[in-house]
Amino acid sequence: MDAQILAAEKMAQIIESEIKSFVRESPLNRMPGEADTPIFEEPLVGFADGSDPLFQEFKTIIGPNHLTPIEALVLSYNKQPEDGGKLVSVVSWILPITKKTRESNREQDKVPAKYWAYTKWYGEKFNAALRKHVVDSFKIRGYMTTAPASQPYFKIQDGPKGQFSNWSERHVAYVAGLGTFSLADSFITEKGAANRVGSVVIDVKLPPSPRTAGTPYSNCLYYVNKSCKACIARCPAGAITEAGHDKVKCCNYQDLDLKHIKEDYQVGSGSCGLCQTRVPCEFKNPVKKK
Ligand code: B12
Ligand code: SF4
Ligand code: SF4
Repeated sequence: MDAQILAAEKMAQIIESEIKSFVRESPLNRMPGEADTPIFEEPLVGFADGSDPLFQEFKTIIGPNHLTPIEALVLSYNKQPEDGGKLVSVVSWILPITKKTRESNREQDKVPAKYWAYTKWYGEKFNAALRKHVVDSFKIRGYMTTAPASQPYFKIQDGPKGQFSNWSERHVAYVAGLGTFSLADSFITEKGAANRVGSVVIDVKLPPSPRTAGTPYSNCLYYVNKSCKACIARCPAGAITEAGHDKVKCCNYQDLDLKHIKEDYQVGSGSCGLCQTRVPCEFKNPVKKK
């Protein structure tokens, strides 16, 4: 094997192990006031080639403003695309939500459990800290690097079919071979759909993770054989049907019907996630035989 490939593989291993250590050891990955209760379990880590043609396709699938990794990188440094170089990779991770939190949400029918609401609010703060940690560790090594979702240019827009962003963490994770979409719209990984997602772009060639899913929906039982549909019955807002996930209904349910949870749980954002718990795709890939 040539030295460059070996070096890239070694670097990918180091990055993966740094991400796992941070998740294991950071005091931010703890429920507030509970030093022994983590928010997330051991992450899954994948790598995408920044010039994968899917990133261009996302401009049609998601919207023309969705950034390619090279665009995200040069925007962060106020440079032109031609200054970005071609060897760009994306590190993507999945933060699986703990059993304790999932079990507490399984018992709910209308309102998320406190631990779930905490996972959205404090868990996303931890996810932001992890993005910063990965960016800082690349910067120290002299690379150009950025976490697009933490940049001032990151935007969430309203469209006719609901909200969408200019850096969709799940689409990035799909390119990095970490899972697929589903009837509920959740991203189903080998550790299920109850998770949060993050990513960082870097100007170095890392070995891309294999994308083994046959289609963008291969991990969902409904798309495999029209079975399951457990998420339809699980959604208190009627936002999931055989036609898919109605983002406007979902968003309104969280923002309006569940408005009170911000005060009840003392958090700064709404949440729900009932469709990601007490369903066959909660903590595993339901399509995988064993
Ligand atoms: C806007 C937003 C919302 C909106 C809209 C959600 C949506 N589906 O887009 C609302 C308010 C409804 C929402 C709700 C929730 N959200 Co939200 N949200 C986001 C945000 C900020 C941007 C999402 C985005 O840009 N979507 C882009 C659109 C286009 O995606 P889409 O419509 O799902 O894409 C479809 C098509 O592209 C299609 N497709 C068609 N052709 C092709 C071809 C290819 C090749 C591919 C790959 C796909 C594809 O596949 C997709 C599924 O149908 C992300 C954070 C981020 N920066 O990514 C979090 C994020 C998606 N949310 C998350 C979570 C956890 C939630 C909630 C559970 C709330 C909570 N925490 O309690 C619910 C779950 C709703 C659900 N059933 O999925 C997680 C996802 C975890 C997961 N396993 O899926 C994210 C990634 C946040 C994070 N950092 O972890 N969210
Ligand atoms: S509950 Fe079943 S149908 Fe719904 S997303 Fe999960 S696997 Fe697919
Ligand atoms: S997050 Fe809640 S409202 Fe939205 S689709 Fe899932 S169960 Fe329905």
